[in-house]
Amino acid sequence: MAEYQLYCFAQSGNAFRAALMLNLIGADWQPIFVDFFGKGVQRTPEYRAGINEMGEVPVLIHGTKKLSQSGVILTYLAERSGKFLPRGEDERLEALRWIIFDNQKVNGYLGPYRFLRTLAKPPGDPAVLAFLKGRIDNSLGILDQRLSRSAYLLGSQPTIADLSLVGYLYFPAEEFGFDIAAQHSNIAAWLARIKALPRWEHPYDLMPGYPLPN
Ligand SMILES: N[C@@H](CCC(=O)N[C@@H](CS)C(=O)NCC(=O)O)C(=O)O
Repeated sequence: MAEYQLYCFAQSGNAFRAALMLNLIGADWQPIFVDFFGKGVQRTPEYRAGINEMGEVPVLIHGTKKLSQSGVILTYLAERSGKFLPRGEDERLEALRWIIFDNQKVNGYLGPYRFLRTLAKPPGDPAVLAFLKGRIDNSLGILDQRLSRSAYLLGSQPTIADLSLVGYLYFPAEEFGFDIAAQHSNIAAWLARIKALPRWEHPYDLMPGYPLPN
């Protein structure tokens, strides 16, 4: 059995953050497929009692440790490996600030937007989609502006803040109905830099469950 197990599925940008981190640090890890769309495993009492009371993916298993929330998982792996680790109090707090902003307002809106537009059957209410799109445009603008100042969020080196923020950003533009990279040049350059890191893989290659059965 691998050292780390990650409960995940291919379409999850939240899980991609953790899967990407595991790959980039060269960890010995294996995915455990969560049939999110088919059986809705994450909603079962067994999953909530045994895996994650929050009913969410991702969950990282490491020995006796069971961690959820991608920001917690990223922090744990960075502290253990020393890689992508923010250095000193100021950087640690700055990384946390961006991870919280991301969870709430960047990928926190992009994930549900893509889900309601492309994956949900029937698709979401157009008014809800319009609300989310307005919030997304604003948040991506803030991220793009920040990335005009430095190669990565905290400066010249990538940290867990960057690995959190890329959560949903490599999924195909057709799934969003707009092209994030084409509309935000600083985000595009930053995504290319992260993609060039050794052992980067696309979420659809890194985690099981793609493509979805019809
Ligand atoms: N803030 C959480 C978000 C996790 C999350 O919402 N995961 C989705 C899958 S992509 C989920 O499990 N949703 C189930 C639900 O909201 O009921 C994290 O970063 O881990």
